Amino acid sequence: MPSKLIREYFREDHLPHIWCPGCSHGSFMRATAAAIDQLGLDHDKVVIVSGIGCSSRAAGYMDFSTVHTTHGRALAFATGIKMANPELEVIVFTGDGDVSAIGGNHLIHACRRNIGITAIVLNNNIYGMTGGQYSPTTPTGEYGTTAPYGNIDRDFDIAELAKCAGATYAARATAYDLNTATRLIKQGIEHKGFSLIDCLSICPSYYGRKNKKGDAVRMLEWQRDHSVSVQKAANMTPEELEGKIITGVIGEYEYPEYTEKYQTIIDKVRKG
Ligand SMILES: Cc1ncc(C[n+]2csc(CCOP(=O)(O)OP(=O)(O)O)c2C)c(N)n1
Ligand code: SF4
Repeated sequence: MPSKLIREYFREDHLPHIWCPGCSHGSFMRATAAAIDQLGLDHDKVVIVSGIGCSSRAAGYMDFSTVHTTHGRALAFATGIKMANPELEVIVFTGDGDVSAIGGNHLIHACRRNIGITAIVLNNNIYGMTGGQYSPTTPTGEYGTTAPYGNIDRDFDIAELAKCAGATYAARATAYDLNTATRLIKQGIEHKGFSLIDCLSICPSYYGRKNKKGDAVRMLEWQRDHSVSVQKAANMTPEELEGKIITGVIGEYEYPEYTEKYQTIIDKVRKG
């Protein structure tokens, strides 16, 4: 008998999913369903939007109004949906390549506008779907099919990037700690304004294999051993933080939400 979460929030006829054994994209999809369940959101008011990539397959499995769009454009579609009906809870699934390479421009402008969308970035440090090309979050020196001698680019910190571009909620979670991931996704959905949760996912098939990270269990153990909470990090030196993953709420503040500001223009026009 499928669990309550599966019965209520997933399209059972679309399962089993296509993800590789050990891939953690599904874990974050489940964490998102749990967050929606805990918040008691109205099914008919939730819209799930995704781009293209292994991560973006999540939109096809979840039983809400869903839109599986084009590579890099999930936030643009989501912006249109939110503008058309601000009552909707618009949740975006995207990958590190989808959101910070081809979709990087849409990301910074969604942050800048502070539009009330929740972006769940399934960040596995590589392009999984197309065979392991390096992405903007592949750490410097690591390998991908397009970086056979090691990546010379500096990598983006997506949560910090979002914060600096104006997102009013930016957080980071690991696949190792899904309770924290669920809590942060929940807070992101509740937050008024643009929220982004940088979900550190694992891709054992490409990133793990190319970089000799071991199997899925070893990759999760690595996350466990290298994570520090924001609170703990505040008392650590830059040297102590070298190579560590900082988890928790990276930035949060209040600023007027975009569709509410837009409503003031609509009201002005209507008054004439
Ligand atoms: C315009 C366009 N360019 C390139 C592609 C090929 N493509 C599909 S998925 C993908 C990368 C996905 O990587 P990421 O967003 O990191 O997601 P992951 O598969 O790792 O979850 C690319 C380059 C495409 N579908 N459309
Ligand atoms: S290729 Fe990587 S990201 Fe894609 S399903 Fe497999 S493990 Fe997951």
